[in-house]
Amino acid sequence: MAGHLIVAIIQRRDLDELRQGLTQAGFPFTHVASYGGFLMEANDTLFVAVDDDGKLEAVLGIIQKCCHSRTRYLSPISPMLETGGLFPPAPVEVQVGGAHVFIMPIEEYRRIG
Ligand code: 2BA
Repeated sequence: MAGHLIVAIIQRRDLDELRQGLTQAGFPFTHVASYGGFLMEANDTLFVAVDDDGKLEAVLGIIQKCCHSRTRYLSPISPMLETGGLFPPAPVEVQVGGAHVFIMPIEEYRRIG
């Protein structure tokens, strides 16, 4: 199999919709539960291998439809609070998602056994 391996890191809230979308369109995938290194929150990583460019675009379209961008508010640890200050710092706004997608050419694929 030539083709591409798609690695998609998604938010947990989008997992059911994406799983359903890929299954209904007939794409096999592997799902790995993962964690984001910055927020240390659970997210999910899906691996999908496809053997032609049409399928690659189809999978990317499903990911785009199912994975949504969301605003999160983080409370940074304030040096003032650590030293007994009164006012907590304002929450910081971050945009999370839709999906981080890495597309890699497959050099070789073997199914062994
Ligand atoms: P986290 O690393 O937990 O990041 C969650 C969100 O926190 C990010 O959303 C971004 O809005 C913010 N963020 C991350 N690092 C930051 C920093 N150094 N300073 C300020 N804000 C920061 P997304 O960008 O949508 O990332 C969602 C998840 O996707 C990440 O979770 C991570 O698991 C994965 N990811 C993102 N970029 C990646 C990359 N280049 N390589 C591997 N995984 C990546």
